[in-house]
Amino acid sequence: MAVDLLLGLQWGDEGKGKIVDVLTKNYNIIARFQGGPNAGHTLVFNGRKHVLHTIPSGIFHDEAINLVGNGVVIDPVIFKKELDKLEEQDVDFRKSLLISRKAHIILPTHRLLDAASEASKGKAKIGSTLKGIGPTYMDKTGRNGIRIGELELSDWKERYRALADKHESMIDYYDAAIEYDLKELESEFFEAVKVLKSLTFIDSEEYVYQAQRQGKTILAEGAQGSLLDIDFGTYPFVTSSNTTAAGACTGLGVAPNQIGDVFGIFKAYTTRVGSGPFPTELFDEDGETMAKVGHEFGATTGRPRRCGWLDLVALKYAVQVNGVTQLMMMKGDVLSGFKTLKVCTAYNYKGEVIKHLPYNIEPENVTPIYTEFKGWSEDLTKMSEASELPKELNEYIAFLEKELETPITIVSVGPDRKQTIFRN
Ligand code: 2SA
Ligand code: MG
Repeated sequence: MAVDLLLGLQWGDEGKGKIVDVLTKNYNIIARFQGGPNAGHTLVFNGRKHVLHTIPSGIFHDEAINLVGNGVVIDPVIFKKELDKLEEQDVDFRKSLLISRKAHIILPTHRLLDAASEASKGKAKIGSTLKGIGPTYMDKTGRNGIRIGELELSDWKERYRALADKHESMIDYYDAAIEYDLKELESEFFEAVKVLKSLTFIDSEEYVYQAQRQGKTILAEGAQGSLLDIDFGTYPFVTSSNTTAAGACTGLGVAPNQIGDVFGIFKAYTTRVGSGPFPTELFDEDGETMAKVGHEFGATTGRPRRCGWLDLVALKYAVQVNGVTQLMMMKGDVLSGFKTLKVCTAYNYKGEVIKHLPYNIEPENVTPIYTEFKGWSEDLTKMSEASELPKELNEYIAFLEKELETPITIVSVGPDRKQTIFRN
């Protein structure tokens, strides 16, 4: 069986967690392949909100196996907190949660390095979630990292000490006045490692391969969004992993010819948290309405998200780079009540009209060119059938499908599992 992918097409927070949760009943295995606890995947059901950071969004379904793949970076402390929350809700994760031996570990000093690096950048900071993501991937590619598999070896603490000591001297180098008590951080870390070690570590690429051979269905769950991809995103204001489709191959060990459907998730407008260019960003009442009605705050850090109109130039790029086969549009309900909706269909780039995403989308180079649409006033949140959707929304959807040359198969009309409209 081919492996299906589910990816965010914007700057993250498209609603991937919700859709994975909705689709899990169709899959035997849900697998995360990149990122780490910088992610905040929000699921709502039975009147409760659940936020996951490292654990795949299939965890609330008894029958699904949830795999944390080799491409993921794991902070044992945050992982333990996630487990504690699941335990409180009687979720039995002992059998259903598997971790790749090749996943890298976020050390307390990685988090400190993240903070020191950001502080040293001043206004040019990336707007990192400060979860140690960048420094951990740096150690991975620099071939200094510590992997989950090492926890099974007797001398891993010596390796830990050597790396943490090195990090401390690097923190000093930044001279960024970071205050910390490493002893305290370490005692919390080692406690959490003990809990982590009670879970099942596997050779995940072999597991995935055999599962495919046995006809098991697998959904790979992306984190962050395509425009935060280390190669294709708005560098340097990106995360440190490949968030696009190719990341699922390297982050799980799935061969490219084994990828099936690619589900691309996008919001009916655009949001971004952290620094970096955002051509369609709004600084007016419309942007404030989106933020307020859409509850646009970071699920991990609580930071307010920047809001703006849908950017079709950027979205097309993401559809292209990922090979999206089906689109899923989120938060259309947030746009109810806008008299006019705008979609950016081209950029004015240094005086020229272009329709592709150029190398540099800093505001001094790019001005969005908008196409306007009539809005709708109906409340979508109680709707459950495609036939109930207002005419204006259908026109908006039809336009996007035509421009993106890809069907929109799901329209989400609220955060709850139930507020999901299937269109085929
Ligand atoms: P990092 O922490 O080094 O990966 O940050 C680098 C950039 O990537 C952005 N980033 C995110 N953007 C949106 N959502 C993310 N997850 C959380 C959420 C974020 C939060 O679900 O809301 O709570 O603030 C996420 N993770 C990383 C980040 O903002 C930087 O621009
Ligand atoms: Mg999120």
